Amino acid sequence: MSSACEVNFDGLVGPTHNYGGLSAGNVASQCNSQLCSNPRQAAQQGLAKMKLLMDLGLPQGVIAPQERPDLASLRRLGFSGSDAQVIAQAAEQAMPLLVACSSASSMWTANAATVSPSADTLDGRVHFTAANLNCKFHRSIEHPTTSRLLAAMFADPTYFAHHPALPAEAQFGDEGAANHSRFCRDYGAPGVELFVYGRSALDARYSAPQRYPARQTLEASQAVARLHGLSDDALVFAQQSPLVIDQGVFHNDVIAVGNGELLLYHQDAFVHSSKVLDELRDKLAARGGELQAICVPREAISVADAVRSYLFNSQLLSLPDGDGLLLVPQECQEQEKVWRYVQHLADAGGPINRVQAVDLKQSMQNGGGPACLRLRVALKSDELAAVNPGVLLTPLLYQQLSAWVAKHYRDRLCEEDLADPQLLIECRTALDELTQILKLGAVYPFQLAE
Ligand code: SUG
Repeated sequence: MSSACEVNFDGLVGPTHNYGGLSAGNVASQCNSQLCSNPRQAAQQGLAKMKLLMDLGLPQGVIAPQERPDLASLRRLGFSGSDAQVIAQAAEQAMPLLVACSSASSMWTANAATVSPSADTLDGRVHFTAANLNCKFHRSIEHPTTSRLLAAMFADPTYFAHHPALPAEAQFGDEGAANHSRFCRDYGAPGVELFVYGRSALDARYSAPQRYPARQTLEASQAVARLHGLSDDALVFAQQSPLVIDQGVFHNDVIAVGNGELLLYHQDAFVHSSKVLDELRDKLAARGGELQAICVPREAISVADAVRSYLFNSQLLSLPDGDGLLLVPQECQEQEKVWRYVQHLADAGGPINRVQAVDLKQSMQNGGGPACLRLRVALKSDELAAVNPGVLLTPLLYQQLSAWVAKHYRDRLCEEDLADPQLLIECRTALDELTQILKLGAVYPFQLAE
């Protein structure tokens, strides 16, 4: 019996969820730019996924959204006056900046931070490094609030260590857990952490994509591993293929997913696949685990199919009854070839024996599938007991959050609506109430300022 578990902390979609076309290199974000969104439905779809995991008997947590539009960022960019005047000036003079400062992108909590469980770290604490996300302006403004939220959720320094985001330089581009997977025999056992990077900032011998940005650098991954006190025998660094980045694979979790001893990856995911696999296998074996690697060949699923269906952005879940569930986005079901492949996978007698599809269309249209919406934290029982209980999903909390969304969220948001100063008031009113529901204390700029 394991005394440790993995908790998925999902980002609750914020009231300003919209399609701003903000992420070059993220095909869905680019294609759906200017569509009108439905924030209420987006939040409901996210909550339904959280409930599904809870109902499957898995511990589930919630990460609160952020204040948007981000007035502090708009003021830093020179807009001034009352809050309403700041928004009006930005709308008139620089709409793209208002759109960026209004993004609800913190919902994709796989990018919130990198997390190393206590079994892997030198000081035996769970380590968190907030991601600087400095490849995209709209995401680079997330980490100060993310850090305050994580500190309010994982407050006890006996168990939890928090590191601020890496320096805000392209050299240290860090996208958090979306480029990080942990392999282990069980969640409480020492594991091997795989850090995937897109380029090296300092070493010109590494290849790099030509068309789209490589958001994660080797130097950032190495810094996070040092901060977390991970030893060399618990670490593998792997370069993501620049060719797949240029086809829209902007994070490793769009082309590979791991859990426990299992890695499901695309044939074209890494630059040196066999070397990566060998190192992972050997290091995991030294820690008592046996790597099970499933390679999806390009003949079965092309990179374009992977990007379109988001197959690899599924959640791989170990259910309490021992089943291995692949929780895929509904878009996989809609593509015959992909759906046939996952059915075959589940029937093959391997570690994945169940497949279920979830509707996350609102998030998917911005390039955020099931795995993007969650930050995994493996916790031993005493660590779980130290987590702020207000953020752990229960049937009651699910009901409260559903009612909160129904009360505060609009069901339609188009670009021109972002200029409405009332939206900020709605967002602040909602978040003020949410901090009480989730027992977070003052975590938002508007609360801290008062
Ligand atoms: O950073 N989309 C996010 C999607 C993040 C997905 N996360 C993981 N793969 N883990 C991004 O590109 C689009 C927002 C817009 O265009 O309005 C956006 O930010």
